[in-house]
Amino acid sequence: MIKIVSSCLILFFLSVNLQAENGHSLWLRSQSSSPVSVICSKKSIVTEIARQELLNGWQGQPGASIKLIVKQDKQVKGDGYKLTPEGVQANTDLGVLYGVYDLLRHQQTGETINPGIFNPSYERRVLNHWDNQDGTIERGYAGRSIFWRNTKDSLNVTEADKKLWREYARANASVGINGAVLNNVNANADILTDVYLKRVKAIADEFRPYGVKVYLSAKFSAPSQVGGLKTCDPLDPTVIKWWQAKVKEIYAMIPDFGGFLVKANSEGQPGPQDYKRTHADGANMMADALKPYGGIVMWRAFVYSASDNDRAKQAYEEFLPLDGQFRDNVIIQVKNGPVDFQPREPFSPLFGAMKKTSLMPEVQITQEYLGHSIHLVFLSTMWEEFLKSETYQEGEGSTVARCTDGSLFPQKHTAIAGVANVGLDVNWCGHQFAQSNWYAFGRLAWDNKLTSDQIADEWLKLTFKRNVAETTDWQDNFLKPVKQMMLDSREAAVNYMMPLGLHHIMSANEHYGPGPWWAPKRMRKDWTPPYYHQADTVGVGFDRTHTGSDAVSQYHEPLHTLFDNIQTCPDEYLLWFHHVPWSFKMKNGCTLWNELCYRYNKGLHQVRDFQKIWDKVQPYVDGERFVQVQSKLRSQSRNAQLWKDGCLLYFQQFSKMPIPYEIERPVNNLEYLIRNDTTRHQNYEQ
Ligand code: BDP
Repeated sequence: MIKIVSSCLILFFLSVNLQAENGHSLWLRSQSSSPVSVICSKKSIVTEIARQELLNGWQGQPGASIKLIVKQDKQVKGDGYKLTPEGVQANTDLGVLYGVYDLLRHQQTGETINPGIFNPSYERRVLNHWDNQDGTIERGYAGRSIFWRNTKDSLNVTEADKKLWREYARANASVGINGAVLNNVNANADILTDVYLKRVKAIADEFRPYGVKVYLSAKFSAPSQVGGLKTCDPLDPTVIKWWQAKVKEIYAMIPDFGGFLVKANSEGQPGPQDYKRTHADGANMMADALKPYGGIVMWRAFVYSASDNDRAKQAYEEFLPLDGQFRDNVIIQVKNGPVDFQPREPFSPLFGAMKKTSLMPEVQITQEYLGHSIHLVFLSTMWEEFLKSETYQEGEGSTVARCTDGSLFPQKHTAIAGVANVGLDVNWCGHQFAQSNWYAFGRLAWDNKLTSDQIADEWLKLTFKRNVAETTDWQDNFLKPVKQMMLDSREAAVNYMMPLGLHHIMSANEHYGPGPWWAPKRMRKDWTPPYYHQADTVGVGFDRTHTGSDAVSQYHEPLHTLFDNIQTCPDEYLLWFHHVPWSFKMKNGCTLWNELCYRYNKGLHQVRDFQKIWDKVQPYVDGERFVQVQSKLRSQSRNAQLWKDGCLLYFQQFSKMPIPYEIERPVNNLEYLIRNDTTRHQNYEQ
């Protein structure tokens, strides 16, 4: 009897444990808390959430008394807060909530709480969901949309929907994210019709207590598509009126609506240029409609046409002449690199170029080009590298971070966007470790000076630490090795996918496996890898020097000269800026060909080492999450092998040099890789 009862108990605890450890709780898993008394200077829905979070999560001195005070203080800015020995003080209710999350984070990670003021780097810290209204997600790898379902009649809001939206909003608030664009940048105009707006309102209602504003991607052709107008010319009075009325209708439903995100005249999307107007004409018209309500327009600079002009130069060429022409509630949203979210790109030269226009960085949290939700890649190091990149706009110290957060130029609004990796998967992001990228985006949006080391440290403690008592042993045997794995993971991906400045050499439109050979006859050249790697018998790489496309000239000195000169160009950007002979001598004395081989080989071995690291930490991880990550690492390892074999065997056809004998031989045949690739994507061949 006792045996039965005890095994039932064990089963019960196991199932509770399993349920709790499927990853759904993200970095917000509650540990047993101590009693605390909380005094609020102001009662509101938001401060009540703050109070509850403290009551549920307090790890400090048992019986402590904490004050939450809403009071004006000039040194506290926007959503910022002040941590004092007594508690949290802020200018707004939301500031108090952010302060509480910070306090709890310190307690749970065991960091000491230093009293001080904590102001956000950016006013708007926004997730962009590329969710379609049919429930699918463009470049989403974690299941279907948490916002949209496939048929209009299934759009009625359920209690389960609301619960999920609240959980999502809470997760965002806990890291300081305060906005979400609910639909794909490749927008469907229907989002602006009543049936969808009702659901947007329902979502906004759940988000509001957590300070998350909703935004929508607006299609420039909406006045015709859903408004029945004959034109969408931004200077046409009927079009102006249509947008004004639409905006009014939205604000009547959602008084704190954030504004619009617009992808115009980009990859086939409609825009003002269809009417011979400029991006500024289009953006300003929408901005004027939003202005009375405090809304903003986030206008994307992701533009390039199928011309012979180097794609990497085009956004700069199109937008720089418009500097100073945008309204102050327009922010130009610029991807971190000049091409498209590659594993590594130099920063987009638009940062550091525009002086009279607010720019907001756009990074991609979803791993479109970085192994989807299969590869373990901690993106924080990539974003840190980008934010800390020196633009020299106003001399030394003009980092991308400072060019965009208002510290170099006065800006009415500041913002940063991350393309979300969230879906209906129980663990939200598909890969347990992909959650760390959501977390990292929020933390960097709040404080663009944070280090990836600190972010990884926090995230691991919050996500995997089972109890406060786990200390030295856990730190040495779990935290240290796993953190190192995270910190190395992006460079590993660069190594096994696109080292030394190679870019855009993945196969087909799914952007997962290797495809340097991929060039269907009818495909736009600038969508095929050979356009980017330019491999021939002489060498490899895209010549962007003064004798090539001259993209280097878009960078300030001394970067311009540094990048232009093959001897001084940093290795990591070498093939981005130069067409380099196979036998070129690298800084370390190797030939380019050998170095390329070593990098691919290194990347593959880094992943194999990640597998070893992970297997070794099994005693510290609950079963379900351990097995999932282990299995994903196996897939990643296989994929890294394909990348290494595919790229080296393909490029070897041009270099005609042997793969250095001390590294592993390929285990896949090039013909096999190409054949499989082509049959998979035969649609493009027809
Ligand atoms: C590319 C994606 C494409 C997006 C586009 C964008 O492949 O799906 O629509 O960016 O950002 O990275 O607009």
